[in-house]
Amino acid sequence: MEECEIYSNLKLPCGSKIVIRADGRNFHRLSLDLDFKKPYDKNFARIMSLSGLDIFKEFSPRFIYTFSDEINILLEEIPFAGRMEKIDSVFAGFISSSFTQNLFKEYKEIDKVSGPLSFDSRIIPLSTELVVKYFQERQSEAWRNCLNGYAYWTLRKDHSPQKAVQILKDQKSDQLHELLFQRGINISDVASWQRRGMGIYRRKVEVEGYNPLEDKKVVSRRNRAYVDLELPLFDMDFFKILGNTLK
Ligand SMILES: Nc1nc2c(ncn2[C@@H]2O[C@H](COP(=O)(O)OP(=O)(O)OP(=O)(O)O)[C@@H](O)[C@H]2O)c(=O)[nH]1
Ligand SMILES: [Mg+2]
Repeated sequence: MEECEIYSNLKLPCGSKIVIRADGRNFHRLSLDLDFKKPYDKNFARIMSLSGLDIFKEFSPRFIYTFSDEINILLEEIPFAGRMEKIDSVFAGFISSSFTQNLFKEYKEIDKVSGPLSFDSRIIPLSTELVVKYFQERQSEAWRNCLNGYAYWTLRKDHSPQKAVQILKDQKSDQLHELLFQRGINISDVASWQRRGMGIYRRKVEVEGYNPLEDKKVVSRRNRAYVDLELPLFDMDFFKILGNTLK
């Protein structure tokens, strides 16, 4: 029956970089089951970042970017000989399993979760220039999500879900700013990870150790996976510094 496995030889073009974007399936349900804080739940964001760290350890990507229930993984070295079905299915499975493990560690009322959790996954091959554009677009989406989320949940204090959606419909960005400002929220002041998302990448950090031969403390600089909660707006410089490979 091997001849029926018609997609199993589908391969990515040689030499391209790829982003794998995974998204939690039906996480609206999960947010209700576990009564996530609105519009942002710090614990949930932490679990997404812990899963990002698990991916980092396992697959050594160049960069991970996450907000809401999505996670973007930039790989410069393509695993599994570029076999698309293998990459997509392994990543979706790995993230679903890592997220579930981390959720169990962090939440006490886990029995409230309706059923098994999963992530979908897609592969996006990108040229170097498009890598920057891709992440800029995802970051704009994070920002839209932030603005709409705050506006919606602020309106919900006084209105039904239908009415809140109706008021928000067709509102421009500056009108949403104003709407929030009048209700005491300066959206530019909310935490950076909510406005710009979170990044995970290798960064040099100082590590204290001990040299037994000289019997003294030594400080060395090591590359460590780092969760950045204060990302800048993405530009070419950010990605150059990240790897010195994306010139
Ligand atoms: N309350 C709360 N909900 C969140 C948070 N982050 C994500 N969510 C929920 O997760 C959903 C993510 O959006 P989508 O991916 O479009 O929705 P989904 O329900 O996962 O649907 P599919 O991805 O299409 O399966 C949001 O609509 C919220 O309901 C959070 O910090 N707090
Ligand atoms: Mg989702």
